Amino acid sequence: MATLIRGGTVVNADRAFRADVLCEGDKIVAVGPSLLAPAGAEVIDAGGQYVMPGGIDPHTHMNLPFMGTVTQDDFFTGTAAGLAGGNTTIIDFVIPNPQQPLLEAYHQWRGWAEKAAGDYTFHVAITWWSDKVHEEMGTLVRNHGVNSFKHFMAYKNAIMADDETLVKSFRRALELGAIPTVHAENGELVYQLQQDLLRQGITGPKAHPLSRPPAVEAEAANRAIAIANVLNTPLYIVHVSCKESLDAITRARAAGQRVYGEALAGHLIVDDSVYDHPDFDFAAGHVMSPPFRSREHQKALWQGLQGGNLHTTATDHCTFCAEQKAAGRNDFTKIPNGCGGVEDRMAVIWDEGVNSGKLTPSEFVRVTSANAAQIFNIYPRKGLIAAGSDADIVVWDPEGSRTISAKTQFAKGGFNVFEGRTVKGIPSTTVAAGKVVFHRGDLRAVEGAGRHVDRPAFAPVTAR
Ligand code: URQ
Ligand code: ZN
Ligand code: ZN
Repeated sequence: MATLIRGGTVVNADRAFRADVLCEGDKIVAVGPSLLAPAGAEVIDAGGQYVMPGGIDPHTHMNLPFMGTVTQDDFFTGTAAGLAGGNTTIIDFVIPNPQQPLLEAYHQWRGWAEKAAGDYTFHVAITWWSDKVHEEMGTLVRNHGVNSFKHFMAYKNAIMADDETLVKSFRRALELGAIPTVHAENGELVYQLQQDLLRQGITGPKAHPLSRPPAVEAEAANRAIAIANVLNTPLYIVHVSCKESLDAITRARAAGQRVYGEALAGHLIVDDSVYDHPDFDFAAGHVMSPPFRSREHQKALWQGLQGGNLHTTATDHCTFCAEQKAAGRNDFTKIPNGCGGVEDRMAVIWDEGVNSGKLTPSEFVRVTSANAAQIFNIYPRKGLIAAGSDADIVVWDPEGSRTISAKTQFAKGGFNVFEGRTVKGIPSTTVAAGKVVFHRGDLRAVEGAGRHVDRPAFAPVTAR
């Protein structure tokens, strides 16, 4: 089965150039001018369009059991929605319950992911510590293609990692050639601020951002950076939402420390005025952590992407419907935290980033695909249009437009933080593993067609 993408401008992280792209099976086999279509090949006309590496969303939660419920999108609907938005790979999370063996949780998530329509791979969260956790981290790296371990510094009395766990796990990751990642919010401060607000009778969604101000995030970001510095480990901070955390990353990088930052499409576009909305469903629909911030933080995050102190964009796709969010109608701390975005990330980043001149098309590829592939060690298999790379490709129509709405999205949950936004620049065709899986609104996702992607360890280094 061959697919020829003809007449487009190929855009990689390093350059843009006119070329055709020929795919055979699940690989790109040729990139160059005037390629001939083999007999029976599917030919895609990419005239006037960009041909870019399929998006890699390094932060999703499909089928996540969380806060007493389970997300609306499973691995089929979530990855299928991503394909409709030009996203061809997700990096999701195995999140063991405290005391649950890591390998037991890992196999549980692998089972859930078998229905995926697009490729997937997993960060594994370290939510507790023991000699067995230490041992199983090694098994996961050596035998299961895991090269990143997540630490939630928030969510006290649930999955929060204390400093002992952070230090022991970061040290173990270094031994194994894996990268530690963190959700950086001080879980103790969040908990105490939540109790203060409830005691004052402030129970609505408006209390959510009040319990997690930027300083609460920045404390944890600085602490994780300090721990990584002392232990000489790299560090990846997920969903950097505020200027203060970005400044901590910028300082560390200026001092030569290997720290990477991730920005969510939501945090780049949406501000905290959403929590003032009188409608509970609207405000609760925006409850995620860290919360949406005031406008000066969006400006800082875009500068972070432009200046190379933020490296990837993600979504933290974690969808709950109105009925699930209503669990917190009388107590904001019970509103399941999470919003969607896997279907819209690339279009909103293009619309806000490229159309405004903040990002070039190549920088767009860098922050939506190539950097994630390089940081998590699946480049150039992913994140590049070149012979030998996976045939994961998005044909991007810079003149196309659509209005984002929960009413027309493929993702589940019935809510969209980008509701009503008309974007210019959209995927016209998505090719995944060499097959056309989306074309001009026609989603042809196939349950189970997605594959698990092993991510090799980095060369282990000795701790200083
Ligand atoms: O914290 C996360 O990343 C998960 C639990 C999704 N929810 C959220 O509010 N970000
Ligand atoms: Zn998080
Ligand atoms: Zn998350």
